[in-house]
Amino acid sequence: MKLSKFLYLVLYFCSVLIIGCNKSSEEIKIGFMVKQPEEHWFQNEWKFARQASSKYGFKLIEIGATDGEKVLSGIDNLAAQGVQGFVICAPDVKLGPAIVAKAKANNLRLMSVDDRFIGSDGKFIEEVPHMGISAYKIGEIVGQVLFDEIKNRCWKLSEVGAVRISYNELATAKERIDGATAILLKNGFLKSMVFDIPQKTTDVEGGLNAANITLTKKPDIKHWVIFGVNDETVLGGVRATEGRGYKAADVVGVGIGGSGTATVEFKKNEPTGFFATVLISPKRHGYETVEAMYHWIKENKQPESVIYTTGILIKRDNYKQIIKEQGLDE
Ligand code: FCA
Repeated sequence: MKLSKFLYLVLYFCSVLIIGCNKSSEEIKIGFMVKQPEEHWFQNEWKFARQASSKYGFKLIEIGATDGEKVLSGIDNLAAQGVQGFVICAPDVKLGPAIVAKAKANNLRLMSVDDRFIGSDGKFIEEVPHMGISAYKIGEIVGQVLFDEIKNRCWKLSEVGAVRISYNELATAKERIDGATAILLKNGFLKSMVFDIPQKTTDVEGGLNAANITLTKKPDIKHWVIFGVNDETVLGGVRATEGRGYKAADVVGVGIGGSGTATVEFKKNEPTGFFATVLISPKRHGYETVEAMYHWIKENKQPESVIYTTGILIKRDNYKQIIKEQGLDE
């Protein structure tokens, strides 16, 4: 081989190597920001997002952002770490326009999960791909279980109150709670016995504080049904009834979630007022959102603009089997 040809080949292989190196330095990195990192639901979303990250080999950066400032500094942080996109459940859906602007300024792809952004016109920001739960339908399941249990226990409707713990700032919460209320009323539950009480935070403490206000105002009501945005809220409501001396036999709480908060109750030897929950899928919300983000970054494949996932009712007697069938841990 002539020397010039040899040098040409050496140069060729070096350039292939350099280009190859450049490619690997463009490692795919995806952020996943959640509003309540201590809640089982969000921990599970992260867990399943990590499964997608090991399957596809991208780097996942998890950030807990409990208020607007943390969200905005979190986005800068993600950009500085070189992510190409992120998935977020924001602490306030009205931050949507600011989050969209910040993502654009940093040239980041953006998807929302669970809580859908609201624009300055009060409407959903449709340009941001979203995965949420089919909230109203899931609320209807809650309402039906509550009513069926009132019948099973042969309670007189005039002696049953409903603690309706609301959180109207969040569309998915309002839909869940409206769905449950509509089904109760459709079945004949007395409107005058539905007591709406807003909660300040969507956790156990928020549910407990809200329910306590209603229970204090209505000390003569014999039986209670309780519903709200998630398991934590309903569990707080149930704890409030216990604090006031109500027995499990007089309380039916039905949550939405199905992760640790609910299963801890189902595992107890004696039933508590936390009667059932609608199991939703942190697997789909955690895994599939980052998977879609990965394909968006890698192949420029646009995610579906909106997906609403379903739920399955679980109780003490069937939760183990259903949770297992869904590929989840108790
Ligand atoms: C909202 C609630 C969470 C969870 C999620 C699916 O973000 O606050 O508890 O129910 O929707």
